[in-house]
Amino acid sequence: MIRDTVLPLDSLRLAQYAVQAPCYICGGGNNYDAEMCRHCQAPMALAHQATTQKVHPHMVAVLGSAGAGKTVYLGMLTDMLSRQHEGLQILARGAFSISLQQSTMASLSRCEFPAKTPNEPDRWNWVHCQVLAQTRRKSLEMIMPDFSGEALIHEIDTPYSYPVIREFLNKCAGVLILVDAARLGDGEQEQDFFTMKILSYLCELDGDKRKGWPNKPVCFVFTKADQCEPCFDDAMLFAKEHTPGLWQQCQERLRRFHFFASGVAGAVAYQPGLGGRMQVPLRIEPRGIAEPFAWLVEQLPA
Ligand SMILES: Nc1nc2c(ncn2[C@@H]2O[C@H](COP(=O)(O)OP(=O)(O)OP(=O)(O)O)[C@@H](O)[C@H]2O)c(=O)[nH]1
Ligand SMILES: [Mg+2]
Ligand SMILES: [Zn+2]
Repeated sequence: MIRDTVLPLDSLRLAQYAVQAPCYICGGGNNYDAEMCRHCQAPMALAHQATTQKVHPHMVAVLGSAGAGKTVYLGMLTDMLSRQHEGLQILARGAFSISLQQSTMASLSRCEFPAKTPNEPDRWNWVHCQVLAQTRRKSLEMIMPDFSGEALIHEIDTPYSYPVIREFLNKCAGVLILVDAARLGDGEQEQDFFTMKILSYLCELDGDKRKGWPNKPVCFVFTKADQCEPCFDDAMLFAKEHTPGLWQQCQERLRRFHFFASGVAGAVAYQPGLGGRMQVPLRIEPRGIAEPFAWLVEQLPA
């Protein structure tokens, strides 16, 4: 004999799908249990995490050509600042925010550089963190993704090919633009052209003199400066001499910008790899990592 019991109808579960959860980056509707946004492929964890906070996070992008050093810089920055007890500090929000730091430091501790960031947005690492700084009365919430340089080049050359990049940059409060100093020191002009393209793209997105990119903080970081010492001596002078096109654009278009130099490796060696010669870090000697970020944090609106 079967006793009277209350059995939930399975069809009721479908009701949960009737309410759409908005993506934090593009605002598009998604199922409540979606892992990635089906419109822009940003992680839905950002939306779930952000709804638990009272304040809106600042979006900050780290841009640069493929191989400019974005993953190494961002991984080292989050690792250094998450270990600080005073001054500028970072506290990760959500387990997914620790993946970039974890994978970068695991590679460096094996005396390897991290692998190239894949082009598929669903494989990018995102960092959502709380930033504490002595220069600010209140802490900041911040979201920083680690984009792939190739995807960025593609979006700039063919707008709307990577909606997640476009949507994110539309909402950004400031950017760190990484420029490969080692290549500039070798006389390559590609980095100058590419950085000018990024600036043009940003100013086309929002060229408003008060609210747009001309008035948002733009921080240029010369990476791999361990291989180009003059860059550490005077980054502004290095920019004037080695990236004249970019320097001119900054003077004409931006109100708040600064140049910095940074380096993660103390010395590097070369070894044969799958794609030809591969660089390996012989020792890790981070220099100028926190300074650009500290400047940017100071410049962000309250
Ligand atoms: N000497 C030196 N080399 C570096 C440093 N940072 C990065 N590199 C070299 O630059 C390469 C690319 O660094 P990544 O951080 O992967 O570059 P990325 O900008 O993330 O590149 P994508 O993922 O392709 O967009 C590394 O494999 C290293 O060979 C540094 O601080 N010093
Ligand atoms: Mg990368
Ligand atoms: Zn989205």
